[in-house]
Amino acid sequence: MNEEDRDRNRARHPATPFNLGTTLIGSDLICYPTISSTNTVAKEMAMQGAREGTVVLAEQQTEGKGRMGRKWYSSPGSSLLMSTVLYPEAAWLPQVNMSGSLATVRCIRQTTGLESSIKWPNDVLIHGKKVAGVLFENIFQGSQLRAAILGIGINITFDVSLRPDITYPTTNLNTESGRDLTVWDLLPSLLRHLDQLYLRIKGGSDIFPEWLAAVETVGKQVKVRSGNRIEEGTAERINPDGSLVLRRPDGTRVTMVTGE
Ligand code: BT5
Repeated sequence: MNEEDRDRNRARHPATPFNLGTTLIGSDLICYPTISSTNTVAKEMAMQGAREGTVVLAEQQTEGKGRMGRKWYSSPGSSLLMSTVLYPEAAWLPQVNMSGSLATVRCIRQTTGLESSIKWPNDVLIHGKKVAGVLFENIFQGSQLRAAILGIGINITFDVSLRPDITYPTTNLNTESGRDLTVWDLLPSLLRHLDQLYLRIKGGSDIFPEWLAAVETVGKQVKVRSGNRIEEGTAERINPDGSLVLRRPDGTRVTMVTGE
C-alpha cells in the first residue's frame, strides 16, 4: 500500500478520534454501520440524557426520514447521514433549524469550492438540484422543550433520481464537484460550522442574515404545502422566524410556517 492509499484508508476509517476542534458539537460521536434513522436514535439518546452536542452518524439508514412523513433515501456509504442532540431554548428554535442548512452550505463551499443555495425551508441545492436535506425535530414534554434533534443528509455519491417519488432534480456532491470525497472529508467541516453557528445562537448573535443571503427562494414562483393546504404564488419575503410570506395571484398574502 503506498502512502497516498494509506492516508486515504485512514481517512475513510479513522482508527483514532480526530481532533475536531469543536467546543460542543461532536463531543460524543457515535458511528453505526446500519440503523433505522439517525434522528430516531438521537432522539432516544436525548431521552436517556445524552450530552449536548452528541452526534449520531450512520453509514446506512433503513428508515431514513424526510419532513412530514416523507422518506430520505441512501445506499451504504453513499451519503453523510447524521443527527445532533441539542438542548436549546425554545426561542432559538428557528435559528437552530436554519443552522443545519447554513452549516451545509458552508461545508460544501469549504470542501468543494462550490456555491450552494437554500430552498426554503431547508433544502440545499447545487445548480438548482437538491443535494442535501435537513430534518429538525423538537421533543416537547407538555409545553416544555426537552430536546431538539438536527438531522442532516448529504448525497455524496448517491444517485436518487431513479426513485419514482422524486419529482424534482437531485444530485450528489461528487458529481457536481468532480471530486472523490467521502463522509470523513466532509464531517469535520460540517461539525465545525454547526458548532460555530450554534455557539453564535447561544451567545445571542443573529445568524438569520447569513442564512437569508444563501436562500434562493425569495422572488420566485413557489408551490407550498402546509398540512392539507397548498398555496401557490410569489415568495415575497422570509421573516426572521423562518416563515415565508407568499403573494397569491389575486394579490392577497399568506404566511406559511413550513412547507416544501
Ligand atoms: C428532507 O426532507 O429533505 C430532510 C432529509 C433529512 C435526512 C436526514 S439523513 C440523517 C437524518 N436522519 C433521518 O432519518 N433524516 C435525517 P423533505 O424536504 O421532506 O424531502 C424528502 C423528499 O426528498 C422525499 O419525499 C423525496 O422526494 C426526496 N428525497 C428522498 N431522498 C432523497 C435524497 N437522497 N436526495 C434528494 N432528495 C431525496
